[in-house]
Amino acid sequence: GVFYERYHSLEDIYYWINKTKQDYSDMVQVILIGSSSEKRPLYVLKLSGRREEVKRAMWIDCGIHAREWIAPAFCMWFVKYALAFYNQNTEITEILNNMDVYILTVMNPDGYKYTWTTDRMWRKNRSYNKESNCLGADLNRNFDANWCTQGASDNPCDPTYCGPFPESEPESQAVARFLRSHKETVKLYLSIHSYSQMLLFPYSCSYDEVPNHNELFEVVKEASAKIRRYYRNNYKYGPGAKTIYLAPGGSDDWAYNLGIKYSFTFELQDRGRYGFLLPPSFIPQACNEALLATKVTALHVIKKL
Ligand code: 0X9
Ligand code: ZN
Repeated sequence: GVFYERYHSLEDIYYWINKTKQDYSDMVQVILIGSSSEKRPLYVLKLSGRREEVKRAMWIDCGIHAREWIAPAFCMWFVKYALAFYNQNTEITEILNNMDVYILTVMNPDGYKYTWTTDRMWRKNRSYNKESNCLGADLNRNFDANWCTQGASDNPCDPTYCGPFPESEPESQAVARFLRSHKETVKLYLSIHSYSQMLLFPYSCSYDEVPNHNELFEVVKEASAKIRRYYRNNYKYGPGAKTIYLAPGGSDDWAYNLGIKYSFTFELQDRGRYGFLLPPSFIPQACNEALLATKVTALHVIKKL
């Protein structure tokens, strides 16, 4: 429907979360995992196919970075698709029959709100910093993975400010706590960003190769090939540090080190023509490309475990 082909205000997204829970009460639960620095709730949608508790789960977060509007749009697109096509599409049915899916639609609600009201190009959250008038930390530099080394900034006025210490920010702390307490079940971690069209896996916080590098490389290679074949679009793929840049303190590297050995960051459309200002008419294709990559990674994990 046209609803999913638009960007939505934060208020609309909170309303949508509640409506989705009501309309699909048999498949959807809402879990409050914490609150933002401006005290907005962080809600995770839990999608389940089968009624019995399944032993495995995957996690998707969207909107760590405020200005990357296509990311929350993808989380909404994925939820809609999963609920509408469960028991219709074989792949999503297979995924939901084998894994619960946890979805954090807007990890940085304060920043997202700020991009709608005041500064469309804001990236960080909106927390206060001691001894500086500049607000916000980069939530994707705030995790405990070679925290605040080369590729992050210790200056609160910079867009890649790492925060005063790892997990200093309530948003990153809420995600880290949730994943720590669910690490036995969560087998796949996905973080959705834009832009640049890349399918990344650890590490980004160093040039070291992860032990299952070859396997992760093959998975994103397959996803990229499928996107090219189905949608005629090119996605680069590889470990973050070599493919995009060295950037420590990211959620994907942290999740990997926690033990989630399938951990990815997807950078969605485009490659720079519109950048963060991707027009709404691009939402369907951008989301379908990311959906395809999500299916490839999830089906791989199900096959392997
Ligand atoms: O720099 C980032 O955080 C991501 N790129 S973005 O343009 N969306 O800001 C890339 C994240 C890759 N993963 C890690 N750096 N851990
Ligand atoms: Zn980002």
